[in-house]
Amino acid sequence: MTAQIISGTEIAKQIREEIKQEVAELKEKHNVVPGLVTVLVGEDPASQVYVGQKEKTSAALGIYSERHDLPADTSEADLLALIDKLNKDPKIHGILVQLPLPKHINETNVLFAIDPKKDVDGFHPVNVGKLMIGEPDYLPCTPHGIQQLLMRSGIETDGAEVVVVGRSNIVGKPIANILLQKQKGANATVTICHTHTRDISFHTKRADIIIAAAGKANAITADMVKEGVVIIDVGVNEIGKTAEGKRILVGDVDFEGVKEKARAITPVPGGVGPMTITMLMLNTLRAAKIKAGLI
Ligand code: L34
Repeated sequence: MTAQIISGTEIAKQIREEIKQEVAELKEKHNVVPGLVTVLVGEDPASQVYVGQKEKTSAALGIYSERHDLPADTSEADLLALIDKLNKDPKIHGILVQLPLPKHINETNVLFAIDPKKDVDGFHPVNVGKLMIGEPDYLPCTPHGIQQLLMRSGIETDGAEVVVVGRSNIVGKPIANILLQKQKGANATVTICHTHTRDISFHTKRADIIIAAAGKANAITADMVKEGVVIIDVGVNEIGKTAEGKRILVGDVDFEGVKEKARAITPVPGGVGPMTITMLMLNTLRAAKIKAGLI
């Protein structure tokens, strides 16, 4: 079997078209322009790439965007003061503080400080809780992107054995939560594996769908999966640079080996990454619509 390659780039493009039209309509009918602010502390090169893409995509879709680049030694108090200001800014519907933050800043304090109504990442505990009980306002971007990839590729999750590898707050825990909800595009039987799982292969071998979010290249190899599995590869691991200094990326899955057994697989780059950015745009549009009383 040679796997169907699920193109996140293509699916993201379709959804971006839909968002662009809705943004234009919102402006025309209600004179509302969705506004997103990104906050980046420090100079992590990968974070700079991701934040840059968020800005560029906002502009392409007609979303107002603002970017705050703060030095790596910014104090937690100063960051909290900026968030307070952004919480009160009527132009801004969505606030995104790019993670990870420098070690001296407490991430939980920062995520707690963002107004849950402007929390387009879905990381505030109120939004995490709302997702847990099946009444989310904002789904976190990467997991929401994964669900959209599955739905728009016609991959059935209802009753499926889904194995998530990785238990982060950004990907592992929320995707597990989303896929076990009693609704369309979910209804899966979900298992979460992590660094203390006794035998990861035991679980992955019986999975219909594997979501690899371990943060480690080659965490999933061909011997660990069954014929016909569907693989969503969330990993973004830099394994070197090209002569021109471009990052060379691989996922968490041994793509070449696994694609011979899989029914469908997402590539890296061009899989989950573009979907993450697109779902952020969708949440920003949603935040603006909620504020305008349209949802
Ligand atoms: N607050 N922090 C906050 N929200 C998020 O949703 C994120 N994340 C993760 C890291 N920190 C965050 C992102 O935005 C990961 N992430 C992210 C976003 C986009 C891409 C990858 C990770 C992406 O576009 N990846 C491209 C390759 C880009 C490249 O050339 O480096 C891809 O095709 O996979």
